[in-house]
Amino acid sequence: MSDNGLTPELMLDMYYYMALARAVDDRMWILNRQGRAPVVYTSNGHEAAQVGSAFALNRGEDWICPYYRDLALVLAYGMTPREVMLHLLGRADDPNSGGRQMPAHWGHAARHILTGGSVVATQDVHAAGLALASKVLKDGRVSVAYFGEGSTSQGEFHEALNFAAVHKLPVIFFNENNGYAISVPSRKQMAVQDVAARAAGYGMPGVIVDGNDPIKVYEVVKEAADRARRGDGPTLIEAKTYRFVPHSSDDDDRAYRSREEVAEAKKRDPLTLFEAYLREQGILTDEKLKEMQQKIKDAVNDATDYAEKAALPDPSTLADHVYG
Ligand SMILES: Cc1ncc(C[n+]2csc(CCOP(=O)(O)OP(=O)(O)O)c2C)c(N)n1
Ligand SMILES: [Mg+2]
Repeated sequence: MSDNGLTPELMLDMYYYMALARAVDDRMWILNRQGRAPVVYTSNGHEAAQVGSAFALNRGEDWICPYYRDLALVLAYGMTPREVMLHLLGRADDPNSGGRQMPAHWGHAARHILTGGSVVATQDVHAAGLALASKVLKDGRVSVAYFGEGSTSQGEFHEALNFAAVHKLPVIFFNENNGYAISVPSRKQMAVQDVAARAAGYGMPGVIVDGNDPIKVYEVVKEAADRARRGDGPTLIEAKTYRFVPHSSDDDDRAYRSREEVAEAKKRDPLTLFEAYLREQGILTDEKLKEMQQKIKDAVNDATDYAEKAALPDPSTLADHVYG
């Protein structure tokens, strides 16, 4: 075992959140197809990148600024399956927004998950702003912005990286590169091969990591977080991964990628790879896996039932938090 601080218990916990996210994800698609959930955006395929990075942070202390793809991330960061389902179904007790935001617009003040908008890359400047606050307050926190490779064409991405590097802010820019911005392949989106190459333009390290390996992701994020806490400034990390499902429940990915391509990518499903690794290490056994699967099934059923029975927002609260 390497000295990265990951104990067998922590690795099992990582696997648990990856598998939980996949199961919540599957349920969300079913709820959508049954007409019970308006729209879904999920993390299917991105679990290792998201969970590996979460485990490298002080979960609930460091601030994360997620985007719609980050279901597995927010679960690993402490949002419960019940809270996820309350959000999906727009219930009053949804901690993300009290049922106001569109599904997958994650935010949880108590868990230090910053709420965001739909406009891609705006969370990058928010993370830089949070990091500036941490620098001024000397609170020892790191902020992390999560975003897709398509969004790195947006101005906010470049502004955030430049500002963060100039001021040596304790922030990590974490890219989940799945090769597509909805239907647009990355070669039509940018003239460089790797998102990480963009870091050089701002004077910060740019690191490429296998986004299907949670341990490798954990290690690079840990190193970037240590660097940020030391006062050495930001890091851009590019986790190469793949999205196994359409962009959202309103997308048909058969229009822009072949079934062969998706099948090929699934040979490197992060869940399957990590399960095999944990078995090889003697950390995961049939018995433990069965136990975990039952726990996950119960949690997903409980969350669905709980949210379906929960009250919708009272119409009289419609304008709350809208006007000062
Ligand atoms: C500024 C802006 N332009 C366009 C959109 C519409 N839109 C939503 S998601 C998306 C694709 C983003 O792709 P990427 O950043 O690669 O993230 P992925 O969904 O692949 O994880 C687009 C174009 C938007 N939300 N904001
Ligand atoms: Mg993408």
